[in-house]
Amino acid sequence: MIGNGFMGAAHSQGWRTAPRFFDLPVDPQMTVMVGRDPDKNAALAQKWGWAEASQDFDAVLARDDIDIVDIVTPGHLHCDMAIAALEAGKHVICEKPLANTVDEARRMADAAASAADRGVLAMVGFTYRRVPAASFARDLVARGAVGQVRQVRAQYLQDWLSDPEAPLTWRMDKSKAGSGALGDIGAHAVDLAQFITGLSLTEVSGVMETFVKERPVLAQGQGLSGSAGTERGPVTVDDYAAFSGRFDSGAMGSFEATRFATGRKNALRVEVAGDKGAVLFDLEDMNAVQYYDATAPGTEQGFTRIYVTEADHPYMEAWWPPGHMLGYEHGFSHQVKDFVEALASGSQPTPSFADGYQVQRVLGAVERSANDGSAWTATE
Ligand code: SOE
Repeated sequence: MIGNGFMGAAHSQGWRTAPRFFDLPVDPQMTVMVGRDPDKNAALAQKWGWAEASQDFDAVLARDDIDIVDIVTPGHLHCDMAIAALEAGKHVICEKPLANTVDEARRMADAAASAADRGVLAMVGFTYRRVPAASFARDLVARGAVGQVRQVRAQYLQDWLSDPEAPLTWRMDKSKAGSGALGDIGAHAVDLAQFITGLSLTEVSGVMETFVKERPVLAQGQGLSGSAGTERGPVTVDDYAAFSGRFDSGAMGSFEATRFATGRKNALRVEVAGDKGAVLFDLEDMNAVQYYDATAPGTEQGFTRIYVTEADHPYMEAWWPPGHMLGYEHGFSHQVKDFVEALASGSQPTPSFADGYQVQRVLGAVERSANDGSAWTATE
């Protein structure tokens, strides 16, 4: 694994836990964690369960005992690292968004396609697909429970930047993060909406805004939980992104991504409305799905809250007795399970780099549309 921030902790948890709950076809070993700062990296590697710590990514890629590379660095490093790892014959899992630009994502998808011909496989970490309730929402739509999908409302709302004095981190630096709310969390909304509906966005019309143009620079701690010093720096990304989208089926979507939604902590919501019903997934209520059956007698219609905690629900069999809920971290264990199973059977894990490239094209089209004054813009 390369990178040791928030996602490093989350992915390590996945690697540690998945083999202990799921019967995996192979037993992944947490061999080495790569990071820049030697002391910090060594301490975190030990804390999170990695056998070794290293500062030398190239040396790690040259090792025969490394089969998989997990990339959890900021976005500007994804492209070169993923391509180098694939060329070294390592399977790759890379955090979302796949890249910072459409061009980088295309190069990564191309590299993954040629690696796949050699049996080397790559996946992008849109982890929320693996929340059981999100997977179950997808199953409901796929079995026709909402009928023909007409509308999708997707939002990812957080509020950790609504304080203008919250520290400036790499997530607000375009050269490192690529974009702001759009790529950081809008990417999840796009991926999850497409995953749940099985549809692809073909055209978008967007707006973007930066509310706070300058912030005190992070002085202590890390990312979301660090504290600011006195030095100030510019915010070079969007604080807010919203867009209308047209899907390949003709269904329409409205999307919103913001880290300024006061009171909303982690509200990734996807509501799908069809001609026979509707379904809602909300990450702030992540053990449930709300389902509306428009074919039920009128006197009995209403959203039903289905608790997604039974053994027959996706991923649940491996965990606790019926009725017991899961949390944020379980998605990362499910991601490891699915990835390792795909590698062991030689099949393409999903979402693939091609899927990540498609999401990147949607994000790129939103940016182009917002810059050009909200014209409808194709995602190709
Ligand atoms: C911060 O907005 C963040 O950590 C995102 O970067 C993650 O992708 C999301 O899962 C939670 O919020």
